[in-house]
Amino acid sequence: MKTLAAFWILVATLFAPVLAQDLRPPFLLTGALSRDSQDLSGQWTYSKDLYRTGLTDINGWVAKSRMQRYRDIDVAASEAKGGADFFEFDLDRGPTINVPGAWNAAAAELRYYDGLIWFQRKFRAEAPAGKRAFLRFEAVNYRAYVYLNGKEVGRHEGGFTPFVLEVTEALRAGENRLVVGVDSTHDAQSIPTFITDWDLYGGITRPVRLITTPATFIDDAHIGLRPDGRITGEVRLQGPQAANQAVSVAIGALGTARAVTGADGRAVFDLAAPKGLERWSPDKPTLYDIRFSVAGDTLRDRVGFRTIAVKGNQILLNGKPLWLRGISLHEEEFGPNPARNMSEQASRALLHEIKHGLNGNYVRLSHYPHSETTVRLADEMGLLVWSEIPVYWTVDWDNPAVLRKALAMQAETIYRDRNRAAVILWSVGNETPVSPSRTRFHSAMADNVRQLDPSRLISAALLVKHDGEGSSIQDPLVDKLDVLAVNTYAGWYGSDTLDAVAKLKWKVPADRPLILSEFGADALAGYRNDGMKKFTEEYQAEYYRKTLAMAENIPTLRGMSPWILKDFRSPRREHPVFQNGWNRKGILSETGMRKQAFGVLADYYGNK
Ligand code: GCB
Repeated sequence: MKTLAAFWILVATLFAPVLAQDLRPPFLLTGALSRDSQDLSGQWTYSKDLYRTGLTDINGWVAKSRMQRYRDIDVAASEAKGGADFFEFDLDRGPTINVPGAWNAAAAELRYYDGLIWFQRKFRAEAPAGKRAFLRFEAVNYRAYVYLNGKEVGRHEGGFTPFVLEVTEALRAGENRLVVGVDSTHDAQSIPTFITDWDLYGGITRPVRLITTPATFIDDAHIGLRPDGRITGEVRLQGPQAANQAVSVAIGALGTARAVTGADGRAVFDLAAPKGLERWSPDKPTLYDIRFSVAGDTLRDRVGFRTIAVKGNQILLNGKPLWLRGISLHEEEFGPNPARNMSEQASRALLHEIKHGLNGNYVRLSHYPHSETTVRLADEMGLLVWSEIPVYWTVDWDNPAVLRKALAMQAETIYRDRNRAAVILWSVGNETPVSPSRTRFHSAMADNVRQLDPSRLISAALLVKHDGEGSSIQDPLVDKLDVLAVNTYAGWYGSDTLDAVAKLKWKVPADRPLILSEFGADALAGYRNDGMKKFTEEYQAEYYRKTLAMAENIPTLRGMSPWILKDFRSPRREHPVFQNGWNRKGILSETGMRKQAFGVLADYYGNK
């Protein structure tokens, strides 16, 4: 009886709706990039552990101490003493690797390595003395096990969002040993699963920083322009003196708002937009210096103010109709051997091609949250952003634990990026096959986004049905979306000729804005003058002309993000002449060579 009751309680807990506030991680350190910190980028050592001996022994027992890579031990000194003990690792003498960066690009033997690798970095620190210390990881793909000086300080799942671990107690004055176990394995319950069309790069792919704060500090602060023209915001303090504190927020030289925190350390602002406030837009991406202050702590940010809304079948930016001249982008830098190391320079080079090469105003950051560096650059350069989490093709729709992971990833992304004016669209999925449980899953995601950030628009890249009746969307999820979006590949996949593509008729709701979230065709850069064959630059360029002609027939079309700016690595693509591990739908080659289709799209956008 008791067991049965316990079973039903468990079932009820698993299926209970998740409240947005339950998804808030213990620490956010929003705006951490502007805080004093020690950047732990550089050379780390590593130890491969394909059989996970550092985590568990045979039969799931605790790992043998001679295998525990996270131990705070000088292996060489211990070996020099002799005796019965021995070790089967030594991170101090291991090979080195650059952090941040995916391991797949670092050494030939790691190209297709998929599993656990231990990373170590030693660093010096001062005693925290009344302050608090945190490690902030911008992204570890896919699972992280973090140890400081031999003690576990936290774990994280999800390859594209930041996480913060408090290490005030574990940190010591002088030399510290940081060890991170990184497991790149994806399975049927991970997000994404192991089935994708991109390289599931493993590693510490974004920077790691040691951040010190006062005992009571600003953990989270956001500010933005509401559709009704008022500016609202919130500051959250953490620490022993979080309650009843006077906080202020200064918006450049335009004005300062003040408030007092409640018992929960939270203060909200609501003020009329100061006279003279310039609205952020792609044409004029004005950013203001924002200073959130409380006794003992200040947090700085650069924030743009704009409104985004949908009215009928229009998308309105600052009240004016908007047409999204965009392109899709994977997080992969130019070059023959990318390591997903998005330095500011690498990211700027990609965004520059969109903004200035293509005459674009919009980028779809697919298929997962890109680095904070990229989103901040979009703010600075004036590119609107579609942001998504990797609920892609298929995930375990019926599993409440998987849904919770998706909601947590959304929360981590929204908390990170909600001060970015560039971000206008949160996507809740990409090309997921329609079924009742899948629609329930996405609906829960859409509700979660509304709770976390009612100020932006919700979309999803849906499948389109092409048949004798015309092209249509047959998906009940449309009811949850502000902006409809579809991926369409007629003329590349399927049997339509290019001439037929130009004539496709669309039957889509008249009262909703639609964007083409993807269309594209493969071409190998330099493969020309061989007739209208697939994989030639000419075929790709003609495919673009015909698809753009088709687009002109969709009266509610409000923008597009063709697939894709640059050729990207994908183990799914192994044609030995044309692909060799690269998806060739880029209109730039992997090294940045422009294919003919680039010019077709740039001209089209130039005339829009
Ligand atoms: C899609 C996917 C994208 C693929 C692309 C392709 O629909 O959303 O991730 O890479 O098609 O190249 O087939």
